[in-house]
Amino acid sequence: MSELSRVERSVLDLLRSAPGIHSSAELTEKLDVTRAAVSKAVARLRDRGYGVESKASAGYRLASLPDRLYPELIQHGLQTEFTGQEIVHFAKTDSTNTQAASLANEGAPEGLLVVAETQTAGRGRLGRSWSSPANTNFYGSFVLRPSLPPIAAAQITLLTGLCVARSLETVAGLRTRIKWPNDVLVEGRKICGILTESSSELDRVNWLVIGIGVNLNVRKFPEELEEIATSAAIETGKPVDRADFTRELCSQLESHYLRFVSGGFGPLRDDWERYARMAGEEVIVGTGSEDIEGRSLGLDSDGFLQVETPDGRIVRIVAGDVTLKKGVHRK
Ligand code: BT5
Repeated sequence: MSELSRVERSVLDLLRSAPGIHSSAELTEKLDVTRAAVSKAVARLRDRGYGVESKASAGYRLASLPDRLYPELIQHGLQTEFTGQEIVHFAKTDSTNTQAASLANEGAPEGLLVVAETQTAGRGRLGRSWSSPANTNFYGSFVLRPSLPPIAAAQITLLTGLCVARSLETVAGLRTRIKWPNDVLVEGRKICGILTESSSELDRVNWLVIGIGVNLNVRKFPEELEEIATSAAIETGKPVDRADFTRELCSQLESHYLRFVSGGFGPLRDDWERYARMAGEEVIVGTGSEDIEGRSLGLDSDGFLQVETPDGRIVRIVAGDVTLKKGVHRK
């Protein structure tokens, strides 16, 4: 479904601006359009799932909002400079990362957000897939264009985990734990995964696509995920307003990203460690080429994981899969 036109959006804004009935006369006057244009806009809003009641000759009242990731819902009260200022919404797509990457290649601006209600080919790392049931979670990808070397991609993945943890805390009152480098967990179960993809020159990033999947309101997982995944609604017993969550994520991402661009990862490291509580844990880190075992010393100021091996070496790792030796990742 295409985006709302300017008139449709203005009608919605007016109906949202105050509860109660808004007369046709008020709407036509304030928006300087005809009655027919107002009633056409109302019909379109209803098609989109807005509960607009009409009271005989009295006018219109907005009774309910749809549970969708529509741009106009996310942008209502959004106070960012660039993240989420442009949003592309899909009812269904293959993968928001794939869509965002092709828009980035065509010159999409920094901060563009691609969201979908469901993905038919949601992707994890290394060819793994991301379960993406419809109309219940957050699936989105931000385009960023930092004028920084390619290592920034790994660091921005780390700060994105922090932003998701903070957003879940603010909007759902949920305490989570970050698992280096790209997961957010509750009591060892995965609630969010992050997939960063990029196009870079040797010394500089062209664009980054930060893909984020967060289980918000799903209550039941496919069998293979039942033991390892969770959602905000399962943990708190309450559904999360998905548009509110997305708005919070936009503003968290913008402020952390700006801090990172001006000061590097160092100033974010303590915040990140607070949510990861990883220092001192015995870990095994699979890097693809080898498994490194040892004691985690936490992150260095560049965001590399430092592991002290039994023979006393300190290894710096930029990306990999961490397993805690205790076999769990619980609070
Ligand atoms: C990730 O990969 O965790 C990155 C996931 C990124 C998904 C977002 S959704 C929006 C954007 N568009 C995309 O196409 N992708 C991004 P990885 O660390 O490889 O973990 C993948 C593994 O997590 C799978 O093999 C499953 O075991 C598990 N998994 C799959 N779906 C899950 C879900 N909904 N919740 C929790 N765990 C899941």
